Amino acid sequence: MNTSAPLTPALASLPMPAKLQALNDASLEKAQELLSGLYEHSDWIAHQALAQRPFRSVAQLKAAMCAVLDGAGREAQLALVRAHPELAGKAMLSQNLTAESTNEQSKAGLTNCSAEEFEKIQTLNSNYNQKFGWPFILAVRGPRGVGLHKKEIIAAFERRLQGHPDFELQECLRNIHRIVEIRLNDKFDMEPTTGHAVWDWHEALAKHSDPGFTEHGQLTVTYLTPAHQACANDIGQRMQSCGFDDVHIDAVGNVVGRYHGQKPDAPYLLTGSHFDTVRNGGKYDGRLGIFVPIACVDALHREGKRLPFGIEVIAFAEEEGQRYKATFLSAGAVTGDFKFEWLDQVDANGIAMRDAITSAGHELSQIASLARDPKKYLGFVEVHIEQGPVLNALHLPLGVVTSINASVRYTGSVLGTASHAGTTPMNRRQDAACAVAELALFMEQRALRDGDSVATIGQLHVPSGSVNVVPGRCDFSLDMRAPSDAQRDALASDVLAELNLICARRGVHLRLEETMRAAAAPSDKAWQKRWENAVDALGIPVHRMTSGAGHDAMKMHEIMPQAMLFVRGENSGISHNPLESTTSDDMQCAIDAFGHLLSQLSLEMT
Ligand code: HGY
Ligand code: MN
Ligand code: MN
Repeated sequence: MNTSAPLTPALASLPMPAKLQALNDASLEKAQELLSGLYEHSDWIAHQALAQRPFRSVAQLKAAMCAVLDGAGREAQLALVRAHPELAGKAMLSQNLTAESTNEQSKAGLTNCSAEEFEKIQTLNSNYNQKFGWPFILAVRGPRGVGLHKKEIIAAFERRLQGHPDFELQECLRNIHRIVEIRLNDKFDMEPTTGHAVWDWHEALAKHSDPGFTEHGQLTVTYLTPAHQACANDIGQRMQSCGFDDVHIDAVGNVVGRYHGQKPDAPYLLTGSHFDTVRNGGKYDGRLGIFVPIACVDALHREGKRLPFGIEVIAFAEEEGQRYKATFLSAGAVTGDFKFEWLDQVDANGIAMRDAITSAGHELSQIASLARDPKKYLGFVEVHIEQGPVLNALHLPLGVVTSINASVRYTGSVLGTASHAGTTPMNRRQDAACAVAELALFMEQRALRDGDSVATIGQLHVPSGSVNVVPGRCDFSLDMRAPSDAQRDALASDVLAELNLICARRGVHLRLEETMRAAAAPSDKAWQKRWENAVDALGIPVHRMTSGAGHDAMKMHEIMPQAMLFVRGENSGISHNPLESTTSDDMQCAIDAFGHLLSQLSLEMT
């Protein structure tokens, strides 16, 4: 990443791009001309959006065009999709692509496919067309705008060929809007420069991954492994290079960067998120909430600016609860709620947490001193990918979190009797796996009944199982969540009661341990409002939403006011999955929103 290139001054009140001003001022005819070629052979969309002039931002123009298409109905949407050329298709071969499509398909290398690649894409085109009746649409310039690799394009093609027609039509439209976004950047000479830089920071950090995963190109960074420590060092160096005054790694492995305020006794804004990942996870979960504030501090530092408050960014070392059962352990250390019995927990290789911490060079005796004094802080804000489909479906880059759902987790084992699969009659078994399977189906129905509860058995394992042995033991996990503590508790109570009934009926025994319980964390109203003001200032419709995922913010909620900003994910916002993806344009929106929040806070304090 070119750290010499100045990042977009995140604190300046967002400048009106000259070409957007020109669009606002132009005659209707001239304005229509300025927006021609955005939607393939379908200028009517941009033209109808012009009724919303004057636009406060390009984001507002994009939202207006999305709204026009959303309101145009299925036939018009289908016509738009069908106005697009196939990838590496006939129009490319006969050189009948529009200039924009030529640019896009050549940037993605589609104009020079190998015979095998070309053959593969033709087959996919034909199968896709046959199944859906329209061409496959993919924004081949990709989430960073520089072009996807052909193997990524073919993988996306194969994956989406399996989709449902209704979903796939919407996915084509979302890709068209992404194509238009990039074309608009080109037209308006706009580059999400800081967004690009932050996107690249994620790529650089993702090169560190735990053994057993990195060999397969998978991203897994669990607590205090060598990859985890390499990430911590990289984040620390990033903070150093972005002008933080004080950077250190604390006794539980958090990377802490402080950028001082104008006065030595200035209070601090606390922010950040986690950098550990789930197994075979995505690149942006947690990490975006570390890099966005770092980018804003970099902008302040480059401009030599100090605010009436300091900024403390914490890259939390452990949030996912993968290596050890304890979750939010590093935010717990910061809130003064580190449970020292966690130190005796052992990982899958029998390594105790205390040994992992000391062999990483940290002092156990320092952990207690990590607790922050809330009086020294204004509050906690966290930027995070949504990890869900809402913003993606609404064509919105940002959303404001109103509350984080309550959650509770268990790990357990059902103990039955291992016996011969061939000779044990079905009515004389104590099958541990069937007991857990029965619970899973009950849990699914029970959570569905609430409508907004979720219940998951993420781990289900027959240790030393054999194909011809009735499972004598089945280890499993439970993860249950709901918008309120009461609803969570009612769900958990019903599930555990059913589990006991199943075990009694099947004559098997149960071992169960609660491993995490987090209360619902409603956003602080004042901080939520600051996020709403920031999103609105960008010209983006303000969408309020709850968080189904847990975050460090719900731990910080225990000692200080907090609120979160969500960033849209591509691929329906999928997360905890290598398909997790966010565009550099959306990262730019988050950076600009964070900068606006800092400006609001500065104004309030002067
Ligand atoms: O599980 C969660 O909600 C978070 O990703 N740890
Ligand atoms: Mn996660
Ligand atoms: Mn997360």
